[in-house]
Amino acid sequence: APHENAVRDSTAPYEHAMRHALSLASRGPVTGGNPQVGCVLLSPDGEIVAEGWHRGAGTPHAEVDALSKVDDARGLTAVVTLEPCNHHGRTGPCSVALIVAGVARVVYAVDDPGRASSGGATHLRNAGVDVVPGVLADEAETFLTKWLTATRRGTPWVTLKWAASLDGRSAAADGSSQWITGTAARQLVHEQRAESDAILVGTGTVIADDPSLTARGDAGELLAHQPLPVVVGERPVPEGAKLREREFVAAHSRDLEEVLRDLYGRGIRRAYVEGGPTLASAFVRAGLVDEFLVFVAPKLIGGPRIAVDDLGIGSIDEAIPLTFTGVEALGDDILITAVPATK
Ligand code: AOF
Ligand code: ZN
Repeated sequence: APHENAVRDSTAPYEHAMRHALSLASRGPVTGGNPQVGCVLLSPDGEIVAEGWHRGAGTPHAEVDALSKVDDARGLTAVVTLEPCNHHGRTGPCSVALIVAGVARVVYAVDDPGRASSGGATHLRNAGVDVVPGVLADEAETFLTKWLTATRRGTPWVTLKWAASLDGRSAAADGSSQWITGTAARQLVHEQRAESDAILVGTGTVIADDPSLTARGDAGELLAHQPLPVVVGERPVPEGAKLREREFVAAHSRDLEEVLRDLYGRGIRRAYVEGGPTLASAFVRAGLVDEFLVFVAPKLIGGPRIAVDDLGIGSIDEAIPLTFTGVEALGDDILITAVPATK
């Protein structure tokens, strides 16, 4: 359609700069309430004259970081991966910073879904700044999916992870279950913990396994970012449990969505659900899982200790449809990733 072509022509000159801004954004931390955002400033002839990115809550936003690197920003174009914010949070509004600096044009990828922070584009337009939204919107949407989904919804992105034998068992008859998979899979789980804001387990798992739920490196050392342990269930966490050595949250509500809203309120955007079978089935039944990570070990265990408990599915046509999004070998094990199938 001619209109679509016109839109493409107006955004095409900024795609290269936006790609660069996205790569700058990826330098920022993935956890926490604030998104990864990147920004470049372009001279009127399209040269990149400054770079900026956001380094985490409480630090300058990407736009302010980029503006701090030039003496005079008048007439420049700011290319930023997220709509500039419009609120006084821990820092001032980027919309105002850009207007005061005299930037002529602001090009961005995706709208800021934050209730308080959105409205930057309108504010900029009203101040006479040329605004071009939607540049590489699909790439930026994919890049920021977890944060955007969490922020739009007001509940964290939920990853449900389990490890099982080839026949789908997560424990042996005596209940022993820790680390069915090998070291490569184990190491990846620790990295994924470090990229999460919270780890959720059921009280059953705490009682059976006494997990520390820390994110550790090869030598057992603690990684830089530690997720908040959250124990879901009615039973109390035992007195001598390893978890008690750190700050943790006991979530006694039966309503998992309420638990997630509460965690969102604490700044949790990425929740990593580690089990066991009761908690896994509760999350699946409530339709609260955004992605599944299943580690499969080349072992057979058999018996009753399955990875996911009853889902209330009586007939095969009630099975929950998923789409596989990836498969990868990890040492002797396999990691399969899946998402709920889109209806
Ligand atoms: C931007 N540029 O680089 C980032 C933005 O508490 P604050 O002041 O840090 O504000 C956090 C909110 O600002 C965050 O939830 C999101 O809506 C937006 N983040 N905005 O213009 C940035 N990191
Ligand atoms: Zn901002």
